[in-house]
Formats: sequence, structure tokens, C-alpha cells
Amino acid sequence: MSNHMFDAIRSAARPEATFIETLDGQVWTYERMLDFSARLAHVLTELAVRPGDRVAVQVDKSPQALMLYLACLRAGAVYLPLNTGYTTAELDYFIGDAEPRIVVTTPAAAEGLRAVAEKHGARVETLDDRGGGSLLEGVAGADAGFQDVPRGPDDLAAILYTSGTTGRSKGAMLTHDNLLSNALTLREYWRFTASDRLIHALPIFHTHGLFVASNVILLSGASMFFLPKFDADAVLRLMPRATALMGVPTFYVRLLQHPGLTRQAVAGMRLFVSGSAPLLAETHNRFREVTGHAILERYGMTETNMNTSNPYDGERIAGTVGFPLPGVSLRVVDPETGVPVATGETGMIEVKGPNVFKGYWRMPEKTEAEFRDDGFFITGDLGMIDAGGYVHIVGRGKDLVISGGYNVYPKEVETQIDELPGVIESAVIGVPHRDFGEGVTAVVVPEPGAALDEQTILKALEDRLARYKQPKRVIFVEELPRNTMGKVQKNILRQDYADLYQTADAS
Ligand code: MCA
Ligand code: AMP
Repeated sequence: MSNHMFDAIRSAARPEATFIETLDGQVWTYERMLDFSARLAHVLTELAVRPGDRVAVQVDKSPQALMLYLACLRAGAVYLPLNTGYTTAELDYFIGDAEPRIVVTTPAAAEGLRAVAEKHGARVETLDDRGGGSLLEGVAGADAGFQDVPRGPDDLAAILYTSGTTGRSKGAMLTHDNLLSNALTLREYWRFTASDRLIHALPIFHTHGLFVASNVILLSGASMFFLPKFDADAVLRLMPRATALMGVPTFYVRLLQHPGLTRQAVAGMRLFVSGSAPLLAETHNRFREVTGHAILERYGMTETNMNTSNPYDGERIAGTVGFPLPGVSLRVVDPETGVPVATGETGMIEVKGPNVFKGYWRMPEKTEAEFRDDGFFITGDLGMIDAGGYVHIVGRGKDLVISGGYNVYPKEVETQIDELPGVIESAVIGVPHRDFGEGVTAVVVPEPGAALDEQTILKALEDRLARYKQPKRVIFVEELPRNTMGKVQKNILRQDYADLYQTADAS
């Protein structure tokens, strides 16, 4: 048997062609990628990583970190990337749940993480963003003739955790074919070829930067400029040498604020893709005015990779996420009955296809609850299909805030706030934010006479929640608005605080 995903990567690789260029002058050819990932796969095997074992990774972005993903594919391991913002408290849960064989972290975080990892039977290895760390020590001396571990289409390639609306995070199990089928579809749909040069400024611990961006480039034999993080100056400096950019809406909002964004600056670019959060029609229209380019918006999820995309050749309509991708079935149904609604009517978006994940790690009941009997996955997004066939996302059936492309589940933040002394209850909402799209905002009911202020709450959350989940503002109220059933009316709170971040000095 072959290695389903890596065989495809290998056949697209032209050894002498550039795969990655970094801002500090590193050049990784495809040959170097093949050689390094083979050696690293060998190192993993030496560390007793066996096929099916999880390898948890919380490191800064670097070419070596991407090699670790590829080495896991080759070694038949299950890659488990973790947001660098997660605190030790958050990691404790992920490591306990996934039971990885090893946890790869930064040298700076290693000591703090050791006790947690060892408690769950995992060994700690380090990797820094300059190519150092204990994990890489054996790479130079390792055998480059690694025999890729056989993996079929249905074998696990990765687990990515998504926060849950009801508390505990769930590990989405993605197979080799989930990744391969989607990347091949996107390659064709977005016309990627070996001549493309992508500006890669996304993190590589989520679907967008890891699978959509990196896998599409790998399977096209194309190259990418690998930035440690988004930086509008650097992106604009690279544009004359690049052909494509993939980003979250915040990238485009920030580029539009940059005086360097002009028609001339983007003259060599052929494609701008946006996703992970809604792109405002205003941003789409302004970008077109300034650059002449219509940003191509697409829609996906951790559980499904990409589901829909605006067309490459046809009209890219602002405020829509385009058509279901080839091979993906998408329907909009009445959430209660599961019966499809008429064209133009709003309902729950459900999808089915080779892109859809295998289920939640060790949560068969949760998996079952999110699939229909005929195999469609219930996305939790509310949508509508218009007469032209374009899919519109019109809201969320799930209580979710998306801040700068990162998902924040209010329930998780509320649980932490409610545990603080002096708090009776809280409601966490997302309200329009000029930079992040939505700003995480906490509305808190204090006990009468409690000495609570915004800073006390924010300080207390520092060690409990990743920075991006922490509220940008905390507002105190005497009581929360409730309906007759006693449910908190978040829509009223969202209306009341809609202007919170709209002023020029809003944080
Ligand atoms: C940084 N901060 C944030 C965020 N990012 N706060 C809220 N939301 C965020 N997304 C905090 C920083 O900790 C800092 O706090 C302050 O905000 C300002 O930091 P700044 O330097 O401006 O931020 P940045 O480093 O420039 O990051 C902003 C960013 C970044 C470029 C938008 O968050 C980003 O790259 N987002 C992409 C996320 C992504 O890849 N999502 C895809 C998920 P302080 O200074 O107070 O410490 S995959 C997905 O959703 C599906 C599958 C899909 O469809 O793609
Ligand atoms: P994640 O759990 O990080 O995979 O985030 C997936 C969610 O992001 C989806 O369920 C949608 O709610 C949202 N999302 C992704 N792309 C878009 C988009 N283009 N427009 C609106 N929402 C989006």
C-alpha cells in the first residue's frame, strides 16, 4: 500500500524547484523538503512514534515546523497542531484527551509543559523557529532513505481541535483523503500551477494556513513566501514577486489601510482569497476599487476543509461564499425536520463529500449528533442559496464569535468568568470590530457590592484563556436581558453594544 497523501505530494514535487522562501533568506527546494522530512520521519520513529500515534505540536511558524507535519504524514502519525496562544491550562485538556506520544513545544515553554505532558504519558521535545531544538538534533545524522509508512485514504492524518458550543473542545479527525481530495479540488478550482508563488502569512496550526494554503502549494509543485505572521509591510514588499495571497478578512482590512496598496503594487498578482470569517461587502468593494481585484471568498470549517468557493472565472459576488466545490454536496434545510427549504430561504447548511471528516476523536455520541442518517454533516451555519446558486452565510445556529479568523466559543469564556469571585453570571458576545471583524465582549453581572472592575476580570483570565479569546472589553450590568423561557437574549446585547468598537480610539 502507498502513503495516500504523501505519494501525491511526492509526485508533484520537482526536486530543483523552490518550495519555501523565508524573509531571512532561507530557501527550501522540493529536494530539501523531501530529504528533511524523510530524516525527521526517521527521528520520529526513533522516538517510538508508531503509525496512528498522535504528535502534538505547539511551536512558532517556521519551515521546520511544516516539515514536522510532512514527517508525520510519512511516519503514519497523526499530526495535532495547537494554537501558540493556548495556555498551559488549555493544553492540559488537549494532551489528556489526545494522548499524544510526544509533545513538541518551544524551548521557552518546555519546562512549563513538562509536568502536564508527563502526567498524560507524553514525552516533551522542542523545536524553535530558527531550526534548533531537541527534536532536530538527530536529523542531520538520520537516514534520508526513509520508507514511508503505508497509509490508505481512510487513515488519520491529523486531529484539529475545535472548541465546542457546550464546553469541551472536540478533536476533528481528518483522514489522508479528506486532505488530499480537498487540496486537489482547490488546486483545480483556483488554477494553481507550478508557476505560482503564494504569500503565506497565516498561522500553520489551523486548517486555513496548514491545509488550504500549504497543501495546495505542495500539490501544485509551486512555491511560497513563508512569513512568521501577517505583516502588511512585508506582504506589500513581496507582492511584486508573488502571484497569490490567502488570508482572513483582517488581512484585507489592514492592507486597505496601507498607503502602499495600489494597482501597481498588485500588478503581478492573479488571486486574492479570503475565508475563515465573513468578508464585509464594503471591504470587498473597496479592495476592488483600489486594486482592480475581486477578492475570492470561500467557506470552510475545520471538520470539512473547504465546502464552497466563489468562481475563478465567473462573477465573484460580495457577501456570498459562491458555489459548492466539485464533489461537495451542500443543502440548506429546516434545522428541526432536516427537510430542504426553498431557494432563497434561510436554513441550516449541511454538507457531504470526501472533504468531510471522520468524526470527533473518542466522542461517538457527539459525532452521531452532528450527522444526519444520510451522511450529511450539520455545520451549525445558517445559510441561503440564491436563484443563481450562490451560497450566502446569513448567520450562525451555533453561539460562536469569530475574531480575526479565530473561533471563540462564548460558553468557554463565560465558564471562566462565572468562576471568578464576585461574579453572578456573564454573557459573552461578538460585536462589530473594525480590525478583527468581531470583538469578544463580556457582559457581567457582579454581586452587589463586589469590588470588581474590568482590569480585575481581564487579569484573572490571563492564565486561563488564550489571548485572542480574552474579551476586548468587559461591561457591567445589573441583570441580563432574558426571554420568557429564561434564556439570555444575546441579540439584544449585541444591539446595545453594536457601536462599542466603532470609534477611532476603540481597542
Ligand atoms: C491577535 N490578537 C487577537 C487576534 N490576533 N485578538 C483577537 N483576535 C485575534 N484574531 C491580539 C494580540 O494578542 C494582541 O494583544 C492584539 O490582539 C493585537 O495584536 P496584533 O499584533 O495586531 O495581532 P496580529 O498578531 O497582527 O494578529 C492578527 C491576525 C491574526 C493577523 C488577524 O490573528 C491571524 O493571523 N489570524 C488568522 C487566524 C486563522 O488562521 N484562522 C483560520 C482558522 P495584546 O497586544 O493585547 O497582547 S481555520 C478556519 O477558520 C476555517 C477552517 C476556515 O474556513 O478557514
Ligand atoms: P473553524 O471552526 O475554525 O473551522 O471555523 C469554521 C467556521 O468559520 C464556519 O463554521 C463558519 O461559521 C466560519 N466561516 C468560515 N469561512 C467563512 C466565510 N467565508 N464566511 C462566513 N463564515 C465563515
